[in-house]
Amino acid sequence: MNKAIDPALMQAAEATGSLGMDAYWMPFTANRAFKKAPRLLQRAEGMHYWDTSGRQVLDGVAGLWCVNAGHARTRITRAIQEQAAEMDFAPPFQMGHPKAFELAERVAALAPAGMNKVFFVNSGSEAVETALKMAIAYHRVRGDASRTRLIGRERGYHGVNFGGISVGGMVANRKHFGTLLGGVDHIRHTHDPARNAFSRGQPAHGAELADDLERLVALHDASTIAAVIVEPVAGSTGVLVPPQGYLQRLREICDKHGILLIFDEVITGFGRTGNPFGAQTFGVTPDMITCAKGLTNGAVPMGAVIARQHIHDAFMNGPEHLIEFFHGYTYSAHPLACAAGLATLATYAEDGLLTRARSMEGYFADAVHSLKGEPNVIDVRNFGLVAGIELAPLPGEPARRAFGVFLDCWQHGTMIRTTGDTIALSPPLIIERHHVDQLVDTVRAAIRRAA
Ligand code: PXG
Ligand code: PLP
Repeated sequence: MNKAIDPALMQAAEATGSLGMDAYWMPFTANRAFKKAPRLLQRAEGMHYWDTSGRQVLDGVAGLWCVNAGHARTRITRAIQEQAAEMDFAPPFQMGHPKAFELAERVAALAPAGMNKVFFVNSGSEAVETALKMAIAYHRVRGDASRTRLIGRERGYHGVNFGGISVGGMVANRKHFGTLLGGVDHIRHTHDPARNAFSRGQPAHGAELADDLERLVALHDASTIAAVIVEPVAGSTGVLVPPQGYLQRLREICDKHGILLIFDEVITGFGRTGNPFGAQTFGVTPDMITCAKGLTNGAVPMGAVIARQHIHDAFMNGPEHLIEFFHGYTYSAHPLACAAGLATLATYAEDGLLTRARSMEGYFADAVHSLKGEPNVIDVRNFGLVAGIELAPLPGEPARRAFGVFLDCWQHGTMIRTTGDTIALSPPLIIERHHVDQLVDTVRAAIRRAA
């Protein structure tokens, strides 16, 4: 391999066996720019990736918010290998396999008390679709069939399928795709830099924004509303931490009106906030949790909906030989995913990773908040082991400055993520202090060069 001279393109040619990068239409990627200057990963272990030229890169985002135990954990790798050899696939409809039941028990044991029914899917997007359908069907099987309306939140991200983009609140993810689902509305987002910029942890102001749900109840009437879905901490839209008291208030309003509350914990699940789920960190129990990513440490695609007992039980009526919930995926509870999930949860338990964010949070917060005062840094937000650093956009060119920082960090051996003009950091939960230093120092230098 030619390591010295030739940059990205030559490496890509070697890595892909030719210059052929045409066929792959890449997701959520600037395809043309990427193919002119590819960034190709080849290997991963612990806190690091190595690219196709053998260069080591610090992983500042746990892959894509999912590799919470760090890369290439032997126990997980071995479990997947052994499962593939023993049984590759088992149909999930009218059939089962032991690991699916075991994993469901273990996930339920981690969830808030009373949330003990687990429905497996293959991604966060599928978890969201499943939860939304479950919510509407739940009301119907209870004889409350007028409750069909779904409420999301501005700036929410709930994956990319039609239900998820309909309740979601990211304009770019919605505007190209027609009329979306009907009967959807949105409450206001909680981002309020005028009052809350540079908050450490939960911002002080904005609990009253939950009252926006009362506005929608007044408009549509509670009898038409099935569920509200929010991320406890919004990730993809730039790390928006809920104001103190906000989630409690949302829970109270949902209870008052018989509306189901769904927490989308695809990012906040599995230790990101210092507990297995954000629900526990914030002390608010929803009716359903959607999760994915960290469930299998990113090693095999898998997601899940965790529901309260009474939601499940509402379906368990009618003749016992009939299917109760007409929903499921070919790859629900796939044996490789279940094996990966079991090994992942065992790894989290063994290494204390689901609470490790608590002990690292202070150091991490100090480090990211030290970026205050750097050029164009207009806000720093943090919670658990996730942080958002917001930059002032280049005039007339939103997202460009942050993307420049992303490229600069990559060139300097660190992988971060940007959304709009916000840099998002969400490292593997195994991160040590010297990694935090390296991560934040690299970001700082890149921000200075971008000034
Ligand atoms: N809900 C939430 C809250 C998410 O963060 C999904 C649903 C969808 O999960 P899948 O597995 O279908 O991708 C997510 C995923 C980003 C970024 O901008 C974040 C996600 C996905 C892609 C990019 O950092 N989160
Ligand atoms: N499309 C067709 C034609 C199918 O037969 C199926 C599943 O049987 C699907 C889509 C759904 O695929 P999945 O169950 O993997 O989501």
